[in-house]
Amino acid sequence: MVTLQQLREVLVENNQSHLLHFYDELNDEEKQKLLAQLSNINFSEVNQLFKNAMESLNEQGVKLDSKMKPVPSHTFESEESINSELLAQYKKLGLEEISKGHVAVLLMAGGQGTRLGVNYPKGMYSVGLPSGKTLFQIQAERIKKVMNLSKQQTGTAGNIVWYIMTSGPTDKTTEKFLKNNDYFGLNKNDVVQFKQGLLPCFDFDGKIFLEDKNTVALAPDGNGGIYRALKNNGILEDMKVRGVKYLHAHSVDNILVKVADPVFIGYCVKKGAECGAKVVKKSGPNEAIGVVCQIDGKFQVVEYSEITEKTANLRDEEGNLIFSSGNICNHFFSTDFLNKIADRFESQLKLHVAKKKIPHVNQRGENVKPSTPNGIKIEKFVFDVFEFTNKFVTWEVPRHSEFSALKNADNPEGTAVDCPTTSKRDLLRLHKKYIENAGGKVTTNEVEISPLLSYAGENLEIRVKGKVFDKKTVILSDEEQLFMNNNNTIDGPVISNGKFYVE
Ligand code: UD2
Repeated sequence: MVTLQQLREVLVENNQSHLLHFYDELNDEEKQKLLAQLSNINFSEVNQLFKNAMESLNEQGVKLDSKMKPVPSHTFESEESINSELLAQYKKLGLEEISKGHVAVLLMAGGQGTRLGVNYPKGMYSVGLPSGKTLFQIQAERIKKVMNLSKQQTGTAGNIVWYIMTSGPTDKTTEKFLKNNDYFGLNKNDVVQFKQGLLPCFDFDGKIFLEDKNTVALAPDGNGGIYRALKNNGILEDMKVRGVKYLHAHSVDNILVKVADPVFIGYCVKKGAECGAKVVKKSGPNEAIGVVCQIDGKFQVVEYSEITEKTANLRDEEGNLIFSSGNICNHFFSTDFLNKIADRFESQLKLHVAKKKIPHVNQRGENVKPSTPNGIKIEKFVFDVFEFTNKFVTWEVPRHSEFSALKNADNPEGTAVDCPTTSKRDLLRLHKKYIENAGGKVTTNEVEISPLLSYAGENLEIRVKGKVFDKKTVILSDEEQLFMNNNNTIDGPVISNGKFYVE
C-alpha cells in the first residue's frame, strides 16, 4: 500500500487534495479505510475520465437522429413471423450447445434498485406470486429446467454456469442470500459471483466528492462495467477453462426472462453472430427502453434518455414506429467477442453521463443533501459494444411471453407501471395462457406454474388437461410435489430443490 506522503503527492498533482481534508480528525480505523479506498483509485485515469465525460455531456445535446437507421432486414428475425420448423431448428441447436456445456448465463445484478425503493438487491424481491418466489429463485429454477430439457433432447444435461455480476452495494447481500438458499438447487461451483467496478462521483469542476469524512463517493460503473469486470476478475479465463463459448446476458428485473433461452442461442449460433440483442416491439414512442438501430453503418442502441421526441415518434406508412426494436437488456455474446472487447475495445466504450444530486460532506464538514443536481455520475452501458462487430443479429420476441420489467414501486392509486403488480400480473397471465393451451381452465388470476415443471408452456397437458383451476394454486414439478407430500404441506411457502426456502 502507498504511504500517506505518496498519496498526498498524487492527490496534489491531480488536484484532488481535498479528499484528505479531514484526515487528521479521523480515528485509526477511519484513517485506514480512507487510505485503502484512495490507494485503489488511479487518479490520473479518473481525471481523464472526467474530462471525457464532460465532453460527452456536451455532445449528448447533439442528437444522433439524422444518422439513425433501422437495423437491416437480414440481421433481424421475429419469432412470431418465422415458421415453426425453423423455430424448432433454433431450439434444437440451442439445446445441443447447452448439452455440450458451451452456454453460460451472465446475470447483471449490480443495479441498486433505486426506483423500486428497496435497500437490498432486486433479485431478492418477491412480487407476491402465489409461491412467494423471488426473481433470483425463478431465474435459477429456469436454468435448472433448461439443463433438463437439454438432457431430454440429447441425453446429456450439459452444465450451465450462472455468472452473477454484483456491485459494491449488492455483493455481500446477494452472496449471503444465495448461500442461505442453497443456490436454489444449482451446483454451488456453477454459481460464480463477481463484482463490477466503481467510479468516483464528481462535482462539475472535476473534484471528487466525499460521501462522509472518511469515505469517497463512489457509484457502480454501469452495466457496461461487465467487460472490464469479466477480465479483471478472471471470469473470461474461467469460461475458457470450462469450455464456455456463448453467453446469455440479461438484466435481473424481467420476471418473464427466458434464462439461457435455447431458441435465442440457437438463432445467434446459426447466424454466426458475435453478439445479438433480443428485442420487443416498443409499446409506444415514450416507453423507457432503448432502440436497436444502426448509426453510420454500425449497430447501436440509442437509449430512451438519448433519443429525441421527434425521432421516437417517426412512423412508416402503415403507422408502425420506425424505431420499434425495443431493447430489453437481453443479449447474446460469443466468448471470442468478449475477449476481443476486453483486449482491444473496452477503453473505447462510450461514457454516459448523468447530472445527479449527490449527497456529500463539504469542506466545512457539513452534510449536504442537494435539491438540484450538483455533480455527475459516469456509467458505461452493456450494449455499447455492438458497434465493434458486424456479426450482429436482432431477435424479436412477443412481449407477453418474454418481457415485463420490475423498475418502480407500486403506488396507492394503482397507476404505476413496471412495478410489482404488473410483474405479477404478466407472469400469471402468461401461465394462464399456457394452461389453457394445454387444455385446462383457469378462473382466477392466482395460478402459477413452477419453472421446474415447465420452461415455456411445455409438459403441462398431463397435469392440467380437463381440469379447472379456481383458486390460488402453484402447479409443481414432480420433485416439488413429492417433497410437499412427504412433508405434509399443502400450501407450502416456497420450496426449492426439495428444501424450504426461508426468507
Ligand atoms: C435498461 C436498458 C434499456 C432497456 C431497459 C429495459 C441498459 C443500459 N439500458 O435500462 O435500454 O433495455 O433496461 O428494462 O442496459 N446494472 C448493473 N450495474 C449497474 C447498473 C445496472 O449490473 O451499474 C444492471 C441492473 O441490475 C439491471 C440491468 O443492469 O439488471 C439494467 O439496469 P437498469 O435497470 O438501471 O436499466 P434501465 O432500466 O435504465
